[in-house]
Amino acid sequence: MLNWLGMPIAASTHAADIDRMIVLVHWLMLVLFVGWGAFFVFVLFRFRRGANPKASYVGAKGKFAKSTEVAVAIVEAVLLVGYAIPAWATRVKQLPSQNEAFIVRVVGEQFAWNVQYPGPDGKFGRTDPKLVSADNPLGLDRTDPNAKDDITDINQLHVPVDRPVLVHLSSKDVIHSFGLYEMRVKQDAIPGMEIPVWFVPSVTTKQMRDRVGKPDVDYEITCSQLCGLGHFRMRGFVTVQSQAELQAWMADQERELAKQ
Ligand SMILES: [Cu+2]
Repeated sequence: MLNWLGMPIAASTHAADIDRMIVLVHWLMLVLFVGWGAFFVFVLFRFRRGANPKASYVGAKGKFAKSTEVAVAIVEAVLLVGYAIPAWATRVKQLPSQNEAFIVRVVGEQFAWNVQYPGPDGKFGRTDPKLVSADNPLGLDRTDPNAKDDITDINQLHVPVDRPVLVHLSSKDVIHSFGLYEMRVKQDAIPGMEIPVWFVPSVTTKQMRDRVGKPDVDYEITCSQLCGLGHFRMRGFVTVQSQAELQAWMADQERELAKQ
């Protein structure tokens, strides 16, 4: 069913839950489509002019229509209460703890994704809109002690495999939407708000294992909200790496930072 739907590969631990929901919704849609189509054809035939020369102002009466309506409503309620709400609740209510999670800030702007890592101290440096410039899109205040070791990047997000990633998502200008299709993550980025989004990048098949840590086969970050003329080019990349590879990359970045 999943292949038939053309879903991208699943690269996070919660992806299967989302996919199950999508599959169930599609089954319901299929049943409704076939049912409504058949009903339409039936009505065309049953109420044709030849068989009904005089219009009835009362209309057709029957229990079948009501019971199917109720049945559809029940199925929808089950999908909502049994699958959608619990899946959503675990996404938004149970955030991973600060200690176990890999924490990063992502700030959308027209038309790029700015990434800020807190560095070894684990604290994000202060940002100030007055400091925003072409070289410093986040407006990071390097005089702040917490900002000294912060690594910033554009359109490139590095995350560890098998560890919760907690993204503090916001926007500098208009509403964007942070979309990681392979991770089944999508969240609006809203100016003036910092919204936590979390997921656990996972590797479950050999094909995906081969992808880990190879920059040329990164997953894509898409902006999933029409945000302006350059919306189409607002794309970034996520590199899923082992903890060791990520540490090495971080250390590299810290060395670069120290040279400046
Ligand atoms: Cu956008």
